[in-house]
Amino acid sequence: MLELYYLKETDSVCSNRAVIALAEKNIEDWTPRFIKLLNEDHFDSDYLRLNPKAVVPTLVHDGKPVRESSIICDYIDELKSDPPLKPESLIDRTYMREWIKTSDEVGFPGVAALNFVTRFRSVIPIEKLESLWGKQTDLEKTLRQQSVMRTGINSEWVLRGLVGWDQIFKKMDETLSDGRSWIMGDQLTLVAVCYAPLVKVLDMIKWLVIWFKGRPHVAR
Ligand SMILES: N[C@@H](CCC(=O)N[C@@H](CS)C(=O)NCC(=O)O)C(=O)O
Repeated sequence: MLELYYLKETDSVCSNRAVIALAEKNIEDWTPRFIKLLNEDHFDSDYLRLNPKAVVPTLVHDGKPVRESSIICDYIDELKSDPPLKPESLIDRTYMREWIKTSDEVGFPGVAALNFVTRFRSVIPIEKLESLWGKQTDLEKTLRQQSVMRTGINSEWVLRGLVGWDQIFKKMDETLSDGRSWIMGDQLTLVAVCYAPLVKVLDMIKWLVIWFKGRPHVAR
């Protein structure tokens, strides 16, 4: 039995990665378990047993939790062989993992900071955030949210996001300049699965176009 604890919101990057992976693998037999961050469902003791970091998503397969969205996508890919979401050659699989590592280490915190400064900062009451900060177990996330909340556009996390995404789109443009359809060639892989929800949020908050100038391949 497959259960996915996830957020339904359109800008839920990590949850959408898992949902896209399930869709690409044509896996329909899974049970949705919705989490609401503002209800603090992710701090519920039952959920903390599955995901001690109190973050979403978590995939539960026959009672065993799988955590971290990019690892969840990899796991989903391994559940069945067709269609494969990883390239065949070892070296290409390694390059794929390099892209995904960057998406986790640079892409995700960058999008989180830019989304926070553009939207959340003005709509989430400070009391709600303070309650969340008191319970979060990921210090880096708490420090990032506090910095963006307190210093807005001047937060170093916003700068990290802007520069980080500039470097990502530069490398994407160079990679796509040979006319290939996807980052890893003709095949849709876990790179697309992991990046698509991030790029979607950059589009939703209207930042995306700034990185397209002079980058025709990535714009395509
Ligand atoms: N590295 C984790 C990050 C997960 C994460 O931070 N998820 C967000 C939602 S996109 C979350 O659960 N936030 C809870 C909070 O901010 O307290 C992953 O990729 O699964």
